[in-house]
Amino acid sequence: MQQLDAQFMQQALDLAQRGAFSAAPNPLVGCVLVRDNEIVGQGWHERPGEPHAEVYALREAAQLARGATAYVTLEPCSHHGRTPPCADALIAAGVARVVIAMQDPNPLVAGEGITRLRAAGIEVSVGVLEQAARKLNRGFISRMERQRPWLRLKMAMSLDGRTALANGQSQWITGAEARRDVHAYRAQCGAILTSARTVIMDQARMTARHPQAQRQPLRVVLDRQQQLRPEHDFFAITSPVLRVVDGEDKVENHWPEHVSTLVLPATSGRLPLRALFSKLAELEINDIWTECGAELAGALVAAELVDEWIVYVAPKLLGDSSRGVLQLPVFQELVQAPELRYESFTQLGEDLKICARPRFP
Ligand code: AOF
Ligand code: ZN
Repeated sequence: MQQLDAQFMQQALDLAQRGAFSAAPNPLVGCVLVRDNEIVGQGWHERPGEPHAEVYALREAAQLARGATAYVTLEPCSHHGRTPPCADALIAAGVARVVIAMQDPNPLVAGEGITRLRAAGIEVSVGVLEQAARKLNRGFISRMERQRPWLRLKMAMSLDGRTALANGQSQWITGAEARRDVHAYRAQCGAILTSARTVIMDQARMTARHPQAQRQPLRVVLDRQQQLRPEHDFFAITSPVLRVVDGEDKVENHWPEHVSTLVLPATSGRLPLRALFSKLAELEINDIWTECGAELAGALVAAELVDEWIVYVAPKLLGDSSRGVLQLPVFQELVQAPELRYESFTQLGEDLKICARPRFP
């Protein structure tokens, strides 16, 4: 039974993944209904306001749901949100057993769905493929449990750890497949974080250009010194922008409607990143994707705000006179150097993609 449970839960996880470009700020959730070892209904959550995974699976199974086992990647909800409670729908359909990968970290649910199912006499198992389920919803879990989004820092570099020539020339260090991968992250995140300097130096627009993109992320640009003007190409694209500055505009600017401004007083010349992230969590941002220069990247690492590194390594050598990717304080002892652990390696065309996490979370 355990092996079968894992197998059906894996199918539910695969279904959940189908919402990757549309479900935020809701979590990715998949559900399969199984009777006599056969799938009789399946569903996934596609976008906020639309039915939850369980509802689609129950609709497909119709009468066959009675006595079936439901595999759900997240605890069925017990609250009236944009949609009615899934726990009640499963009870009403006469499901006999519910297998859940993980409890819902949303304080509105947080175990209440499980309690309700058990109270109705349904057998409930929790924790099947839990690690994979938690990985799938890192951003949602982070927002619910830490009141801050999950932050991924992108770095693209040569094999010798450089990102641009001394003269600043940097575009196309990595190949087409790596760039496509970057656009997939952009299209799935809630916000892209960057700095005014990167926007100006790279002429970056920070939009998601990916065939599966369904919407544009919020573009958050740190502009403490107010270097950006409304005329800049970055603002010509009308997807929402949040400018973060440390005081009222010094010169009068007419910002277009899609640009909003957040004033956060800086301390010792730095914008308060933690305060910014709480604000972004309040705006229901689950995942932040960061593309920036060595200074902001270093500040994020030093402040222990990076949850995941996505590193693209090109088989090129740029040499010591080229620019590095991270500005960190000068360390006197090796023990001061932040330590990571690798989570995965993938080859993307000619490049290598490494995903890493802090060693001591
Ligand atoms: C489930 N199945 O497929 C999803 C769940 O506003 P609502 O009604 O869409 O509720 C959103 C919340 O419901 C979300 O924050 C999370 O706690 C839960 N998501 N629950 O049973 C699903 N997407
Ligand atoms: Zn639900």
